[in-house]
Amino acid sequence: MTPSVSHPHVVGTLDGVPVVDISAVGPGRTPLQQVMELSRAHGPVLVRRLHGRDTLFVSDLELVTDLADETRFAKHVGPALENVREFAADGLFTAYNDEPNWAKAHDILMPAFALGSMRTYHPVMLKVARRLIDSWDRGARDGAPVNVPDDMTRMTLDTIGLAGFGYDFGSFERDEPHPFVEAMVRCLEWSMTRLSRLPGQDHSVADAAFQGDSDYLAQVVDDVIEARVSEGEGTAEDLLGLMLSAEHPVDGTKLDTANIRNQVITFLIAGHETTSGATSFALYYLAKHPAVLQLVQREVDAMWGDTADPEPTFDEVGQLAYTRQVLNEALRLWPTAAVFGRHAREDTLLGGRIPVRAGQGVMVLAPMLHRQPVWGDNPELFDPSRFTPEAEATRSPHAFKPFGTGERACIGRQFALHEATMLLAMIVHRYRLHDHADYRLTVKETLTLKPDGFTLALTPRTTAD
Ligand code: MNH
Repeated sequence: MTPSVSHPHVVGTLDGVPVVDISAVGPGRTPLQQVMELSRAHGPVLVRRLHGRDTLFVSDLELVTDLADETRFAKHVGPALENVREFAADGLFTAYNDEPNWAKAHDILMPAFALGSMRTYHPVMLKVARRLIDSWDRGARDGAPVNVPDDMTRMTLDTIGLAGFGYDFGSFERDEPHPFVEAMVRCLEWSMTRLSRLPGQDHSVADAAFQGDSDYLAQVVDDVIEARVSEGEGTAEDLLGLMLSAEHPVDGTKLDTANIRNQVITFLIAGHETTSGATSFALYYLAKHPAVLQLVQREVDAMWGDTADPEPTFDEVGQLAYTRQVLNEALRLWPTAAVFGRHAREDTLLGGRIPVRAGQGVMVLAPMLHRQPVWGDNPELFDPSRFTPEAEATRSPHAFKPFGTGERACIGRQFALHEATMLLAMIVHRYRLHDHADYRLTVKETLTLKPDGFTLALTPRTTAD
């Protein structure tokens, strides 16, 4: 029998690594889930071949540990990030390692993301969390289900807009997502689907639409900056205030205007897409795991009792250890920025066996790293007890990489964790979650991940239940 070639199939091996050709089907609209399937079928290291272009994907713990060695490997700006560079240029996320503006912006902005700085953002995060609660209270009264990822996106966008830049997107006053979000999602989608283009096709319509969206993002950002400058720049101590006024700790220079625009676009995107997805997945798992939900309720009830409108303090959020474990476990199964790239600084042997040339990219497939044997024999099971301090102390730090690795790891990690933990705790304290539609998880990919069309019905928790 002739093997069918209309599906991904192994065409051989390279240095002992299976090569899977996906040209017949292309990467489609869910390329991440496709490569997860390839990894389940062919193992934790594989080459994906698309029209002759090879990409090495790795999820094996030993190899990822090797890739985390900063003396031999560094961040790789791969094809997807090259596309994002079309609208975020040398912003922190998409800058090349040796681009001077990376180190400069990193040094200037780092203090704004130290754990202590989260105290400054806490009141704004709380204010926006209240917007979501108000909106969900209305839903609970009318018995109308809420669209979880849409509302999480409203909340995280308003939070980064206000906390970072003093700009109010007012997302809860809109029925549709803010046009900035729609344009941004289309830009991310363009970055993703552009990867599956074939030579000789005409994409001028899509490219013109992208250009329009990208120009619109820049326009919004210029308005944000202008609003601040007209108030007298450098007055506020938020991110934008720092960008406009702070001098580099060593050479005393400031960020230039073009770079500030790229940073603001970067932070508006990086600062909300992924956190919104993470909180949505966490709520999805809570709705499906009543025993876990009950443990979170126990934690928040111990803190706030039956206070109708608790006023979470900064320190209290830090004490919500189990809620944080739930979030970590959601990020294990669905790390919302699922792939990050590394490249070799010099020609080397990855794991002592796979030749990698200097500058060659290797993609770390975090969702499959997070399902490796180090996670036990039932890695698909949602189980927050995997993140007790005891369990974490005995596991390699390289087994869990939702925020990337090394000096290019996520700068906003504490920001995201504080915002998401507080919101989850407030929601669980206030509502019963009803999986009214018996939701089946489908994961939507727009470079980042979200549970597609996930809705919940809510009722107030009156008694301790
Ligand atoms: Mn974030 C880098 C994941 C929230 C701002 N972020 C990264 C990387 C990952 C990542 C992975 C590394 C990418 C790479 O190596 O190519 N980030 C997340 C996740 C969440 C998140 C899963 C939420 C959950 N990130 C945030 C928030 C902000 C932010 C919130 C801002 C307020 N992230 C960044 C920036 C970078 C980054 C900026 C680039 C840092 C650098 O390269 O210097």
